[in-house]
Amino acid sequence: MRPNLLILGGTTEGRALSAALAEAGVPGTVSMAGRVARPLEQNLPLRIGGFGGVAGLVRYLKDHAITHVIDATHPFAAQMSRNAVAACAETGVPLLAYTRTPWQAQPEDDWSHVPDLAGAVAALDGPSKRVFLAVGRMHLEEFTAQPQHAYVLRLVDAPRTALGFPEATVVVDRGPFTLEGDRALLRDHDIELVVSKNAGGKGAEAKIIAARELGVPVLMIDRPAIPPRTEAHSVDEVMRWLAHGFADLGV
Ligand code: 3Y8
Ligand code: NAP
Repeated sequence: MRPNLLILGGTTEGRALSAALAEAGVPGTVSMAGRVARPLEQNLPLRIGGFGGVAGLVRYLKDHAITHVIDATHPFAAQMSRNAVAACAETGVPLLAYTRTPWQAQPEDDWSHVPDLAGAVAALDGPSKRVFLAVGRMHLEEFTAQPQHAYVLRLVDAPRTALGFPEATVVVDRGPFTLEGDRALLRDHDIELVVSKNAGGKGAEAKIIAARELGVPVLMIDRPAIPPRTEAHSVDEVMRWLAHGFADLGV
């Protein structure tokens, strides 16, 4: 049976993996949800849009004779990851998650942890501060419950509607971000608190390192729970897993 991969992408890791697979001549497709206006080109064919829940993903795996699924989605894309676990269990298609370990606080960090986005909103109770809200667009509205702060918001696309914050500066930019850029952002906006998801990896880490250097506290949102699955943390690990899988296919 000819290998045919489905990579659930949308991350730095997903793009790096698709480059390695293209280089190795391994057939595959990268899938994205279609969250942003102009997703980066990947080195493999790209499909955009939801599958239609677990049933839709099962149908996609069967219709496209997918032999392996690599879940390289972001640690906060928990619903996609849950669906991948369920669909691969139902179809028997081998699943590997290519993910990154959470950031760990260093001695000089000033982090406070909250379990989820709602916890981050609640933790913003209190007097007005200059807050860098680096959580993207999809959950911004929840933070309008704390209108007293002066927010700096970083978004991939310019907002199409009013955001509902009395005082907010929008920075339209997509990562991976640089330490110089994020150090300047924290300084230029005189940021007193950074709100961040514990994304892990390098693409979003600059703001965490800049906060450490400048002594700015971080409100760190811990990751959502994802069902157990086999995990890899490097392209090499993924390629070794695939080599075993292809041997099982007799290729
Ligand atoms: C559409 C695909 C690559 C991938 C780059 C990574 C790194 C840069 C840092 C900050 C934090 C945030 C956000 C972020 C980063 C990488 C990676 C990552 C965080 C693109 C992309 C898609 C998305 C979706 C987008 C979300 C948003 C989250 C912005 C492509 C650029 C905040 C996550 O406007 C929206 O609807 C944005 C939605 C999901 C979270 C949210 O809740 O708003 N990512 N980001 C994917 C799809 O359609 O399936 O355009 O290329 C990818 C990347 N964004 O190729 O190097 O790997 O994490 N993405 C977070 O970490 O908190 C920004 O500003 O400091
Ligand atoms: P999510 O909440 O886990 O998923 C919600 C639904 O979106 C899924 O059930 C699925 O719809 C669809 N979906 C999600 N990822 C998809 C993909 N790669 N391909 C096809 N459909 C997908 O996902 P999310 O947090 O919105 O993340 C969406 C995308 O942005 C993912 O590619 C993720 O890697 C990327 N991203 C997210 C974050 C973040 O902070 N959440 C950060 C960086 C990148 P159906 O049920 O219809 O199949």
